[in-house]
Formats: sequence, C-alpha cells, structure tokens
Amino acid sequence: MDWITGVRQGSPRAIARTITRIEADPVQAQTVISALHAETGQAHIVGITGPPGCGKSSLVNELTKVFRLRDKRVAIIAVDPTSPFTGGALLGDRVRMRDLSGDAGVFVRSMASRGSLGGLSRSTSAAIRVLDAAGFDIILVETVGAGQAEVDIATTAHTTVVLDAPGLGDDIQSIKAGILEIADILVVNKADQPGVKRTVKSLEMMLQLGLETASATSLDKTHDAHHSFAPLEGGSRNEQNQTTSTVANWTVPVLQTVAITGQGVSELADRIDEHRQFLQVSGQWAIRDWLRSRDEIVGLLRDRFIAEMAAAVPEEDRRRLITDVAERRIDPYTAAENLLAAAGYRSALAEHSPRSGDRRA
Ligand SMILES: Nc1nc2c(ncn2[C@@H]2O[C@H](COP(=O)(O)OP(=O)(O)O)[C@@H](O)[C@H]2O)c(=O)[nH]1
Ligand SMILES: [Mg+2]
Repeated sequence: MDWITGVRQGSPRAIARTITRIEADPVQAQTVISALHAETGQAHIVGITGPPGCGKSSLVNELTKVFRLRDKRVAIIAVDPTSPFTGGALLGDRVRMRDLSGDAGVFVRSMASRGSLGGLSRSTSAAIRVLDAAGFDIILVETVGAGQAEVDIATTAHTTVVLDAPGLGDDIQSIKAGILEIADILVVNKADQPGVKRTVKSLEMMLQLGLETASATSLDKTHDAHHSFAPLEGGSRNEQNQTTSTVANWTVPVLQTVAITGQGVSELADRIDEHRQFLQVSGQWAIRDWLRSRDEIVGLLRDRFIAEMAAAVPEEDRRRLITDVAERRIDPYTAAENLLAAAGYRSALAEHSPRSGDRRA
C-alpha cells in the first residue's frame, strides 16, 4: 500500500493518483477513505463560490500566494460543472495557476461536478479528505455559484466565501438572496471597476434584510433536508445549537478585492483565519464536522440504496413503474413499496397494519 504512504507524505503524484482512483470507482473511494479518515480533520476547508466570471479562480490564485507567504500548505479543487477535459474556462485557469506550479506546498486539481444531482460529487468530498490527510493546511474549493453546488459547498466547507463583482448582473442582482445565507465572508471582487460602491451597498442591504428575517434558530438551513436523520447520534441539532447560542455571533464582513493585482487579498486571508478561530472557539467547528459526517453517511446510504434497488429490479421494470405513476395507474408511494418489496425490503405499511402485530411481539 505505498499510495497511502505517498499521500501521508504529501507526494503530489500519490495524491493525484489517489484522487483519480476515487473518481473512477466508488469502491476505490471506500478503500481510500477507510484508510485515511482517522488522519483527517485538521485542514481548513474554504469554499469559494459566486457567479461565472466574477474572478473566483483569479482570487484563489492570489489567496494561495498570500497563504504560502504565511507558510501554509494550500490545496485547490476547482469544481467545474462540465467535464475537466472540455471546460473552456480551465485553460485560462491553468495559465493562471502556472505561477503556483513547482511549489510543493501547493496542489491544484479540477474535478467535474457531474455524477451527483447537480451538486458536488461524492468524489469531491472524498478528494477533500485525501488532501486533508496529506497535511494541507487550507483546502480551497472553487465552485460556480449556479445551483446546487453552492449550497453543497456550504455543508462541505468550514468557511464559505461568496464572491460578487460589479457589472455582472446590471439591474438584476447577480447574487441571489439564497446564496447570502451560506456566506461567512462576502467579497466584492473587481473593485477596480465602476459600480463597486453600488454592489457593496446592495449586498449590505441584502445582508441586513436577511438578518432581520432570519430567526435565531436558522443556523444552518442548508442541512434541513436531512433533519429526519439527525436522531442517529442522539443529540439533536437544536440541542447542539443551544450550546453555542451564548457565544458571540459571527458578523459577515463585506470585503473588496482586486484579484488581478492582489489588492485586499491579504485582508481576506486574515478574515478566513479569523473565521476558523471563531468556529473553533464557539464550538461550531465541531458542529459543522458533525453535520458533515451525518450528511456524508446519509449520502452514502442513499447512493447505496439506489444502487441496490437498481440491481434488484431490471431497468425496463423500473421504467414501466415510473410510466405507471406518470400516467396515474398507480401512485408514487405504491410504486416505491413495489420496488422495496422486489429488493426484499419489508413494507413500511406493514409496520402499521394490525397483521404485523404478531411479528413485532
Ligand atoms: N478588472 C478586473 N478583472 C478581474 C479581476 N478579477 C478577475 N478578473 C478578470 O475576470 C475574468 C474572469 O476571471 P476568473 O478568475 O476566471 O473568474 P471565475 O469564472 O469566477 O473563476 C478574467 O479575465 C480575469 O482576468 C479584478 O479584480 N479586476
Ligand atoms: Mg473559475
């Protein structure tokens, strides 16, 4: 198993190969993560998201230089919604990243986001774990703020930086209100361009509005989809939140940067570090780890479950079942029950029917 030694030693080739293995095959991912999980948990995972063209890649590049000057080892994952082989923007990114290459303290990788429902793929979280185990201090994950990936990054990252730039949306807000909820740090990049003040003002207004409408319990809305799974670990999320509600809250700063010159990037790096400290002191670092662990388990269960279902029921039968629901011959609950039964699972309805009484006793 010399790949694992290679990853531990931070060998770029070993890391690159391991990530490739993960991308190729979920079974490989299982082997890799089982071996490395215990050695993860140190890296600061920072999500960088925002509309296309706002300067995410340029900023990631500058940010990396700043962190390198501070002796941090930095890994970069650029999640491209298209294939890494066809993504046009990537060529420019490669040119930009060139001044970072040759530095053993920097690792750059682009990954496709396909493979899960529009969001971050399972292999992206696995790759993050690999880089964590490889000892990188900071893992910057660039995602295009264009859908599920931006919400996913908030559940994956410790710190989420949301970028905007003047002149992207004109009168229409280029950043949607929803994305502000996931921001720990807001950045208006291209501060050298006209309209910066207006963009900053409107972001500050939206932040203020959000603060007024958000209830104190909405700490992490992005996790609500899985709330029914929360009791897995006993302590509910609310219980956990109560432990931190007395700690001072984080105020989302609105920063200005010029990624092509590096202006303001050092302050951004400061704020990212401050946010890490805030998370650790307030106990939220552990909470986010807990939530991420839960989401990861749920995601794996879901993948596994769907795969089992697919293996148990031939595709044409599954298709026919879907058609039956679409054409109102049966309802979706019955269809799901049929699939469960075909895969050998007990019906949920049976639990509540009187006939199952003797079985439970
Ligand atoms: N004027 C100006 N241009 C910038 C700035 N940051 C990035 N750009 C340019 O904006 C374009 C898109 O940048 P890129 O980093 O690829 O954006 P991404 O799609 O968000 O990753 C490139 O041509 C950059 O050179 C900035 O602060 N000021
Ligand atoms: Mg980019």
